[in-house]
Amino acid sequence: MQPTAERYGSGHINETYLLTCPEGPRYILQKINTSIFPDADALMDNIRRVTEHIRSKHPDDPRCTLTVLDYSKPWRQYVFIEGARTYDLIERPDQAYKVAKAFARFQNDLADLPGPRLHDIIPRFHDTRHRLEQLDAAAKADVKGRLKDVAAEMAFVDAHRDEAGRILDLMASGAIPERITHNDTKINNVMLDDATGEGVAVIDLDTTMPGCALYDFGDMVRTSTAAAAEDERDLSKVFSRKEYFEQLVRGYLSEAKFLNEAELANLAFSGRLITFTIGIRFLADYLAGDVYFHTACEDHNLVRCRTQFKMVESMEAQAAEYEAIVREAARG
Ligand code: GN1
Ligand code: MG
Repeated sequence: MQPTAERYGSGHINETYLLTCPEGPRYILQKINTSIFPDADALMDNIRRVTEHIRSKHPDDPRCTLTVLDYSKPWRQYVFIEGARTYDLIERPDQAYKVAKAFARFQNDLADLPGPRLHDIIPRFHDTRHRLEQLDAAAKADVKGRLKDVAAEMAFVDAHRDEAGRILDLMASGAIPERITHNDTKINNVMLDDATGEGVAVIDLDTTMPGCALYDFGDMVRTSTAAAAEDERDLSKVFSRKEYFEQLVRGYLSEAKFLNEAELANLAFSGRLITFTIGIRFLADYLAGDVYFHTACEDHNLVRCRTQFKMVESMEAQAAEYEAIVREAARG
């Protein structure tokens, strides 16, 4: 029998295949999207250093991180992690606890990665001011004539522009430190054990680079507290779930002991900020003609943008409660 390859997962960037060999182990075969990651060698260099370091911390746990088997630009092959799976949406608050704990462990494991500094794979990746500039440029060019359809979304952006620099300014002043972060901590980038539900490994390490711990936490809030899929059309189903947020905070703080005062004070805000920022990116891509994210239908990026902005509204409506949850959990 021949090995078989089938399209796998729901990532928006790379092409991913599950490779099954008869009676043999399974592999993940992935074609790196080199228009988004032009320096695939630097990306793989980061991934090798990161995975080897994590492995050295958990020598008895073969599933603790990805294993790079082969790399020949733009293709790479990983060992498939068996007995665990990813979720696009979680169904119970305790899963949020486990997800956050796994991402916090990832950050902890990498806190003492020896130098040199990791490559900046996508510069200014979570820089909201930069994302606003890209949105404004896409709106100005309006290559597909779509700007007329997004007046409400552009108004939402305008009403939130003054929040864009809050974390950037705290980083520039040194109040919030640079750390090694994952930068794409969406729920489907962590594998949970089929039997125990515990976090097994953090995957999709393409954007692991120097960053801000808050952006990682924020993207967990965006995806792990969401009651509906990122591309749900019925916005009445889209909101942020407080019980999930609470477990997310508790799971994260159970491991992320390194956070300073400024980081703790902005934990709840980071969820709104990253969700806003990802919404801006979907909107900019919609206006630019869907050149970045994989899309399955004409208005896919616009639908995604709308869910993000609805999530921001939902988090804003619960801001006082979310702040109180963080304060309570941080007290221990
Ligand atoms: C992309 O690759 P994937 O689907 O895990 C994107 C993230 C976005 C996310 C939105 C390199 O992640 O930044 O938050 O889509 N990755 C890159 O779902 O841009
Ligand atoms: Mg992914």
